[in-house]
Amino acid sequence: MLLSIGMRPSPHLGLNYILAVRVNVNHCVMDKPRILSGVQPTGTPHLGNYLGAIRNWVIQQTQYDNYFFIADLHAITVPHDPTTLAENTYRLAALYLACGLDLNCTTIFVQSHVSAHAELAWLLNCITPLNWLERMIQFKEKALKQGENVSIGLLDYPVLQAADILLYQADQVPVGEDQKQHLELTRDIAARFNFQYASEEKPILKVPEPLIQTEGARIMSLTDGTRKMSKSDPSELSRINLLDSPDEIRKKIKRCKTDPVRGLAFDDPERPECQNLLTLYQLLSGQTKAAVAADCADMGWGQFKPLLADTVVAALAPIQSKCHELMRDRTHLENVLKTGREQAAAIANTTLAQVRHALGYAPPR
Ligand code: AQP
Repeated sequence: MLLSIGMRPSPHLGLNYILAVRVNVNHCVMDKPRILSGVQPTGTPHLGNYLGAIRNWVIQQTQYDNYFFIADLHAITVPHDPTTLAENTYRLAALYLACGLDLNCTTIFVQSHVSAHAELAWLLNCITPLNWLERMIQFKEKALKQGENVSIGLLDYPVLQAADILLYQADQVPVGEDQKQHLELTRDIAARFNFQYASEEKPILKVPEPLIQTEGARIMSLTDGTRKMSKSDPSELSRINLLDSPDEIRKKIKRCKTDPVRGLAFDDPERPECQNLLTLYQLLSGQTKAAVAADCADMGWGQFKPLLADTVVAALAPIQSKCHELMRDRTHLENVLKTGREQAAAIANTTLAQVRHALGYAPPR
């Protein structure tokens, strides 16, 4: 584990918090920084989740001490179907493995299996000003869709997210564009807790840094290039799910929104769909942006769409077959998640005990 000894942050934002000394006390993870992230088991993950998150975790995993979880407590902050939650959870675990997460350097676990997440979220709720949450853009967007059914859980989502991160004393958090504001809030909450309940020499909660994901940071909807691809979009045509069949993938790409301009180019703000589809092609074909730009410069949509469809189908085929294989062995998945829970809980419970002590709770006897 990496411990930090830092200067006291400013009481509110504390963004100039300086980590001064790092001490390595756990030889198993050597000096690798710890990172943590998760995906909600709401439906099947799509190309946005893959290219914006999971694929980057896989590419970088040997450089970090990795904790990736299945965010099932977050999944019930919007209306959900209890009959599919468990199945979605196992499928997401299978997809994490099928995409290439390696248990030799990565811990995979289910958020609700480690009760410290819910407990720390409550403790942090009590030091988080309400107006910090009310200004969260994601809350405002999702609340708009739900009208009067908005739950306290949806408002509180970023505090639970802060608890997820802070329990593990994560050094860095991989963030796509949609999560930047939530990570800022996590940093503010950690700094505020440290200021109020810890000493300058011994902060209890590590203030995490963003690990900015540049590739695939924002994959957009296939039906509207100005909106992010999302599981909760009511239109199935808006996203390609990682387990879509080749026929479904081809159909969705055939019907996706394009524009009437001849020739394809990146970085034209007037052509968000073109930018998005070229990005998908580039990332899934493994080519450089320059090579794709040169190859596609003179193409029309009639030529490009089948090329993109073939590329997506080929990229997802090995993930899909591995995922189906893993889903047939429930015992193996259960064992992976049990080991993950044990590894995660050991760290989470240590942090939680420190927080409880700082808040003045008597330890249970
Ligand atoms: N469109 C996207 N482009 C790039 N990255 C994305 N992520 C999600 N959508 C995109 C990244 O996936 C991780 C976790 O996603 P999540 O499922 O837990 O929550 P989300 O961000 O709210 O994703 P959705 O699909 O929009 O889910 P719903 O509709 O259920 O809320 C994060 O790292 C996120 O950046």
